[in-house]
Amino acid sequence: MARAVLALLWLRWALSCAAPPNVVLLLMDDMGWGDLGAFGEPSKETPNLDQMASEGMLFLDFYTASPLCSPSYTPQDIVGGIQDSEILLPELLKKAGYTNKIIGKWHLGHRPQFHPLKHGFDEWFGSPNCHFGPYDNRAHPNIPVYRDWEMIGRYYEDFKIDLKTGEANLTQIYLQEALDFISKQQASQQPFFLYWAIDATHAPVYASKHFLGTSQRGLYGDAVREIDDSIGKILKHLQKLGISENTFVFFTSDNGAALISAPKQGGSNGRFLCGKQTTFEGGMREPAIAWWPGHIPAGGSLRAKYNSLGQAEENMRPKPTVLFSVSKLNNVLKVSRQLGSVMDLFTTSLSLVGLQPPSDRQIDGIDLLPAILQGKLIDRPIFYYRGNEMMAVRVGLYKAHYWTWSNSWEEYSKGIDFCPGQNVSGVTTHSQEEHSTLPLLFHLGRDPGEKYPLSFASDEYQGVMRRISVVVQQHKDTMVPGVPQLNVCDKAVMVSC
Ligand SMILES: [Ca+2]
Repeated sequence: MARAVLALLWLRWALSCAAPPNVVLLLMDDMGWGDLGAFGEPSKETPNLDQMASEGMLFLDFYTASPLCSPSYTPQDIVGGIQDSEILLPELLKKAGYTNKIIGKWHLGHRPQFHPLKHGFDEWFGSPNCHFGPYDNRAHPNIPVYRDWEMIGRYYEDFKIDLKTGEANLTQIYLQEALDFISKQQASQQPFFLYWAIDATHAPVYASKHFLGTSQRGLYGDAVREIDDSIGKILKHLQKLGISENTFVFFTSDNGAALISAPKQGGSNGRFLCGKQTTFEGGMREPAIAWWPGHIPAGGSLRAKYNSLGQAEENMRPKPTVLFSVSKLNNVLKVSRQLGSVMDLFTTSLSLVGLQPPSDRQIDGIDLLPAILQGKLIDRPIFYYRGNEMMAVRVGLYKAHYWTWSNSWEEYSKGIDFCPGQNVSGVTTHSQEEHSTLPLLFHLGRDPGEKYPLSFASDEYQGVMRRISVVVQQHKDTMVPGVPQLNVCDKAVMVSC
């Protein structure tokens, strides 16, 4: 007994002495749930991300915070941005001794007061906006590219993007920036936070010469292949430097694939309905992978048991048997059924470092570490917002739409369609339809494509909606609305990022 207590105390001491882990967030732009081989993409052109998934954990039910006017959405004409009163992850990590770098798109405001180095980052290489253009350099100058405080050039002029061939070297530049930063931090023994927010999969999509024409999927696929290759190099670099076991890496995307740009300039949302800009699954469910060698337990897929509300209640880890060698077990995809949100990455990163989230405000995200490290399931709903409106809610496997809207008749009549080839009568509506009194209810396990609403008269509908109504009421009662910064969003729908 005494030995066990001593062992526990030693373990606690060892953990408290261990260097805090580095955090790497890989945030894709408009990449869809169905774009990765590990998520079933048929051409299987993402070997490195699939390997990352086999060594880490795949989240199948991970969501972005918004499909349209995301907090990271700031076209050139919008003058709003991140407020000083908001506390960003790098600000908190900095106090804990981290060096923080953002590579790629910032998108939280382009005016000086919104600069990332004023909001906790120590280094920046990238741009405040999308790589739209080229512009005429009179009324609209090309979008600038920064190194830290200094503007070092502009897209199209100094950082070339050939819209005819799709050739641009930007992903290679962003990769080298990441490798150099990691090497520098490792050499100085400083913990780091790297936010790699690249944008090759956002239209106009691009790839470097070496990758052009190498995908079955055209230029979009070339962009994905280059990103996949780059992520493989980043992970191998961490391993080569011997810091992979002390670096938590999370991969996801900022919203669903932009089907208005597909198939040449947009990706795939797999079986899910519609795409970017909508609150159907295709707009908000994201590919997501957690990777932390030596910490995320190897050995078999996690399976969940579901209750009558479709809530996953426990994860079961199949026991290893003699039929499998250890190496084969390590290659079995570990899948979590935890409902996750990109907002959880704030709370989870703080938890990794041993910090508490700020207590003076409402925090929407939860700590995913119990789900990642112990295979636990935390009961929580997911809310789907478009602008200020709660459009839908997911509880367990059920999703109730309180509002439906794909895009306006006006846009649709001009050939703009957020749900090409996917009309579901009464669901993909071109006017904003309210269903608050009788929400449209789907079972996402049996019907991931949201094609078959449950009958209002069924016992299943009645029972599930009674439970969901309580969740929604509680959410509305406790909601603290933020101050909108980007409320010219509708005007800018077609130039959103
Ligand atoms: Ca995006």
